[in-house]
Amino acid sequence: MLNPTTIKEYAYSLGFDTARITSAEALPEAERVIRERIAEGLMEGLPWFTAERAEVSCYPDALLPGAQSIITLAMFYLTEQPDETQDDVPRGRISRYAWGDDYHEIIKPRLQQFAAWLREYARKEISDDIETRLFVDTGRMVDRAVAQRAGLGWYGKNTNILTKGWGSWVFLAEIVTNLPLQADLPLKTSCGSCEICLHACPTKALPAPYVLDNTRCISFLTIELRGSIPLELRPLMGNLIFGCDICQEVCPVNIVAEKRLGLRGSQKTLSSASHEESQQQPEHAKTLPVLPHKEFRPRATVGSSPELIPLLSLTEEQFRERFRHSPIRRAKRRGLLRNVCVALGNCGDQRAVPALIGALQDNEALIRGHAAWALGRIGGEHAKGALHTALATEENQEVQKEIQCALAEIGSL
Ligand code: B12
Repeated sequence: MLNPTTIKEYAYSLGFDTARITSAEALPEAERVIRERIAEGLMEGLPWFTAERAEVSCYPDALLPGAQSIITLAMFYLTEQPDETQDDVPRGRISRYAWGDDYHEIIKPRLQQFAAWLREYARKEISDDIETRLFVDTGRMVDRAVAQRAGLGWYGKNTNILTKGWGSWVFLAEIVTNLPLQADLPLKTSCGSCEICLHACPTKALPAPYVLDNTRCISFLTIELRGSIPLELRPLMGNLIFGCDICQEVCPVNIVAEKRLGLRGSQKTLSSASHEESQQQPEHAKTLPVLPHKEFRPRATVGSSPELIPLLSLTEEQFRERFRHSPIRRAKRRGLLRNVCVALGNCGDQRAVPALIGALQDNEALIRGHAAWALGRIGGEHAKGALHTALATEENQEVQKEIQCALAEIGSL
């Protein structure tokens, strides 16, 4: 058998922060949970997330015939937040994972290099016949279930994998292989009695520990949802314009991790059953402390809390240019500007009215509809007049409805 320590050390040399190994046995508990979530409608809105997908993702040898082991990897993405909030202009919030470069682009080439090295190492030591398959997020793999079984971290009640050392601020990736490797054991750690994340979610998307209602999760609403954001959820979204970290930001394990890296000031750490354990040196991880990965540092063109009003005038081309290599591309211009409208509506700042009136003329009905909603929230004579004018010429029925609701909100219908 190959030496697992040599394999893990190679992972660290590539920039991964934790590496663990599990067998490629089936994951029937994960399959049961996924089927249950789908049956309860909690995965609605993600049409590709089907029970058939689970039949493959929870059976690694359906992903790679003859699979024997899975090398599970984590890379942390904590970095310093730029200080962008000295002025009083309306700003949006971007979730931490999207401040820097797209992690898929950063991790994939490293996985490819890792797999090439592994095949070479195995060829010298045991055999020529080594197969590998690589995963980071997008493939049909249950990233969190294999990470948990490999002891890379434990299931947090907000459903994220928590690691010792970096909390849940990690991306997960895997190499499935037909190589037999010595497996690690799951951790014994848990969140104990802590339920801070469940209570912190503004949209109540965490109805019970370990259960996420995708349809209410702000991450889903701002990134994956292609259509209209449900009216009742819009006021709860604050100024979040891409993803959401609220259930991670309040997590005491994460607060400890941020402090350890000097990324949080002297706020008092919330206490909970198992937090002391999170301060320990992660087993099989490279020596701590380490420097944040430069690739995940906030890009100047994106930042962590961009000004909202200028975003509304982005053309398709400017959007592509500004968010090149950023995960934000996924929302597309129409999705991002829809979110910006909601955030501006929630800011309630009159200075946003002219830009929102401009957005009532956007080519995208989705943006026009959400701009109308925002104007209804902000109110005032200017907004009211523009809404009446738009209603006279608007041809899209959905947008007409949005405008009528907005006028009713202002008390002018
Ligand atoms: C679909 C998806 C989403 C969807 C739906 C989320 C969801 N309910 O799964 C949306 C768009 C909302 C989303 C949001 C986010 N995501 Co996402 N997402 C995924 C994806 C592609 C699939 C996840 C999945 O299988 N879901 C199905 C549900 C049923 O699984 P689950 O909730 O994870 O439950 C599993 C375990 O928790 C366990 N389990 C469930 N219940 C119970 C109960 C008990 C008692 C126990 C012990 C275990 C257990 O079994 C389940 C099956 O494995 C993965 C990548 C991948 N290929 O795995 C990334 C992934 C989970 N996402 C990730 C991230 C970073 C995020 C966000 C933080 C992004 C952001 N800042 O906005 C948020 C976090 C929201 C949250 N609180 O979970 C990371 C998580 C890293 C980590 N540390 O865990 C992943 C792993 C991507 C990656 N490769 O790094 N995501």
